[in-house]
Amino acid sequence: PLPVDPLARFKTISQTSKAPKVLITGSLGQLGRGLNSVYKYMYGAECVTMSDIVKVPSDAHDVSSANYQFLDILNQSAIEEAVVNRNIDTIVHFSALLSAVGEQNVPLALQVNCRGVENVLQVAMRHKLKVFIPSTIGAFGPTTPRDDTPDLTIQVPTTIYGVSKVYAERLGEYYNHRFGVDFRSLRFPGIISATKPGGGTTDYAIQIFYDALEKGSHTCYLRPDTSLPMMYDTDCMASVVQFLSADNSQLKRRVYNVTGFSFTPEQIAGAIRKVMPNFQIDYKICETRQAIADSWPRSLDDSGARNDWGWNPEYGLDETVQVMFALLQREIA
Ligand code: AKB
Repeated sequence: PLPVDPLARFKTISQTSKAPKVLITGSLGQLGRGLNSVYKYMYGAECVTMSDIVKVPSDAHDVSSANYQFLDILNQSAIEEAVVNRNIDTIVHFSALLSAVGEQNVPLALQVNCRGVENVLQVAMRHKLKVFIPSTIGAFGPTTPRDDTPDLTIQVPTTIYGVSKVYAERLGEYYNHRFGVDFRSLRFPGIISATKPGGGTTDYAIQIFYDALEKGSHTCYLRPDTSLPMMYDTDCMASVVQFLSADNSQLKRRVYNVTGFSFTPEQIAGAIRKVMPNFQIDYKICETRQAIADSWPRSLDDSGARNDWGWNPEYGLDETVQVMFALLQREIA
């Protein structure tokens, strides 16, 4: 049995809010399929269109050809065509290059993370859409206070990912202020999900579970004492749907921090040992990712989200470990 009823919150939200017509970009990445399933559960399959620039994997039984389409977010008229043809009222813009991979290809990161956001906001303005663009702890930098980092603070990131996410936050706020676009953004910590991550600095916190099950050990690229804020997948999905269904009058800002809990590699290894006593961890530090992690907050203050629109995460570290093992055991079996 799972430690938390994963569906209760979604049922409550769907009973009190109208079904949106959502377009998810980058939907075959880490978060899109989860959000598709949540929206399908809440309002039925017709409420979501998933899009990406890759073919649907043959084992993705949750994605049907009726609700998936090819969409290049660098092509503004293609986004517009999807919005008009599918009668979309909300875009969830997940397409992005994450922190580690962004450093390997800065021109592509600028294209995807900046030009993509510009295109989405233009279309949102023309068609009066609600638009959600995730931000990240990566939008902070080494001069930001690192503990209990608040919503409003210094934002001078040192990665192209962070710079592009600050740009997305500022540009979205500008479109809101100047053109009335209903732009909303949450600064996510590392998200722990039972899906393979793609090029982030917090990815070890997912890989560690695959390695635990497949090899009984994990070699970590961050130092044992590197604390980072994290959140379990279902809490992440809940933050998106809850924030998007909040009435505008509840929002005091367009961009909020959300978080679950913070831990170090040493601490997550300890939590894994509670269910797998022989689990081993060792360390082979990746300088690039360690430097990125050292420039990010160790913990986030998400009291603004809690107070303004009722954000309330349900998973701590132990629940996350339990649910990750339950899901991956099924996947690997
Ligand atoms: C990354 O590590 O790049 C992402 C993030 C924290 O935004 N998971």
